[in-house]
Amino acid sequence: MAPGTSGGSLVVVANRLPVERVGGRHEAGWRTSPGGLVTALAPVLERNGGTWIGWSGTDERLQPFSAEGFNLVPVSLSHADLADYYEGFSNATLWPLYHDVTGRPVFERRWWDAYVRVNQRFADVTAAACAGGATVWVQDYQLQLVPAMLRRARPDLRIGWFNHIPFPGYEIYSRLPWRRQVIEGLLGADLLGFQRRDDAANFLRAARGHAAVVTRGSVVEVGGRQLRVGAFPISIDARALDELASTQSTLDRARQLRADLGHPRVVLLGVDRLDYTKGILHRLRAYGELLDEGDLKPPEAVLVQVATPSRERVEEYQRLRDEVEGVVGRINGDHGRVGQAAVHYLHRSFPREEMAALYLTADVMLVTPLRDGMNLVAKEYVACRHDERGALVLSEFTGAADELRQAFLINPWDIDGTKEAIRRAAHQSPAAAARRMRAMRRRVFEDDVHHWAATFLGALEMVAEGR
Ligand code: GDG
Repeated sequence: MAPGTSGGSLVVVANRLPVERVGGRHEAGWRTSPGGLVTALAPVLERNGGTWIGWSGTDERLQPFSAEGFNLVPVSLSHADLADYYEGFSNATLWPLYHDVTGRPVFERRWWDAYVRVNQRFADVTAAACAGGATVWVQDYQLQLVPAMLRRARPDLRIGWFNHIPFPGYEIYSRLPWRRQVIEGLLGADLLGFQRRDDAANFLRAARGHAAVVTRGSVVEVGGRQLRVGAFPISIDARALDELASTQSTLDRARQLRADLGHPRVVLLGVDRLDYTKGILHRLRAYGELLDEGDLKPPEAVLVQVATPSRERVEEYQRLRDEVEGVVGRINGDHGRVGQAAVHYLHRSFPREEMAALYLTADVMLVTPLRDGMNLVAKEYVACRHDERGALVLSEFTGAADELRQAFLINPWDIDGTKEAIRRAAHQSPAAAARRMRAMRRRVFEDDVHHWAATFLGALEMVAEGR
């Protein structure tokens, strides 16, 4: 039995259910959605017959159902809820604020009202679905008010919450007009998990400053109860990805991709949701200058940029897409030739098999976010490189940089520094590459996603027992 689940069943509460509709609504088919969280929690839920509560991704009013081995309890969201709670408060207020204002947060009172209303709905559905003494694991920044709402209704539950994105420094957080209410929402939990130690420290400072609580190390005293705050860096299913990258068909596909690109000496790769936090423009600028200055010359060097469509109804994302596509067009206009693009820009998503083949093709992987909670792409690249080749250029403003110290670490705002790191990464010796890659692989295989889930749930069990 997994740690943390011995006292009762496990209930996961996340914005989205772990399945998505296939076909039309009358065909009633569901398939597991891709993603690290689902991979991490599926085995734990399977073992304990747990439940997952979340929005179904459709506007249907659904009853609880089972699919793909999950017990699922849908929460319904209207178009107005989606616009105000999800696209508004979650993605246009909290997302930019928590990512160090790399985008401009919009503070809209109507969005806050919707955030409170929808969090209350998640809490009500969860309170009704949980068996006595169940363990509830709430996920992410969309549901920060759920812990306190749930504790009020069901003080018997043990409640954990994990933040997948950063928690900002005091002065940035303090701009939020509802800063006290959000902290008070979180303080309803028994355990609050963050990606990095710095995020946990930022939260503790905000809790002291805005909710006047007393903290001792990682423990917060709240209403005669102790709440623990800690870092639980998320990871990937490294073994599964390594296996996928070792199949003959992936190896063949990687060879084919290289041939399709014209057998360049250096393939550079970026894989990101098209999001302003990911530093895509800064990366393109560095690459463009390396071409302008003749340090890299197509067709010997080529950049493949996968930009997965994301949040396309939010205005800031529409603007970013226009900008990125403008810069890609300029670089190709200046440096491409017929049949030889300098940047292969792919604005769509691909199956996992294709992603693994792309990682195997990339000599230099560019992960350059301005701010990122963890960044799983960096870890996926490392997990795929069983050949111990390739180089990772990694922003120091990602959670992953705390663990992957053998990457070429960069400050993405420093274009010259980024260019220098790309030059060094492209020219390192095979022996040096293997040394760095081996060390990074050790880390990613030791601290995989199963370790992450077990560690969090184990800590939650311990805190709740001490109550
Ligand atoms: C948030 C935090 C934190 C991307 N394109 C395709 C595809 N992907 C997959 C990647 C990776 C995932 O999406 C993206 O994960 P990241 O961690 O890079 O970034 P976010 O989406 O911003 O995730 C982040 C994470 O939560 C977990 O806590 O690390 O900091 O922001 O797995 O491979 N997958 C497929 N096709 C694509 O085209 N199959």
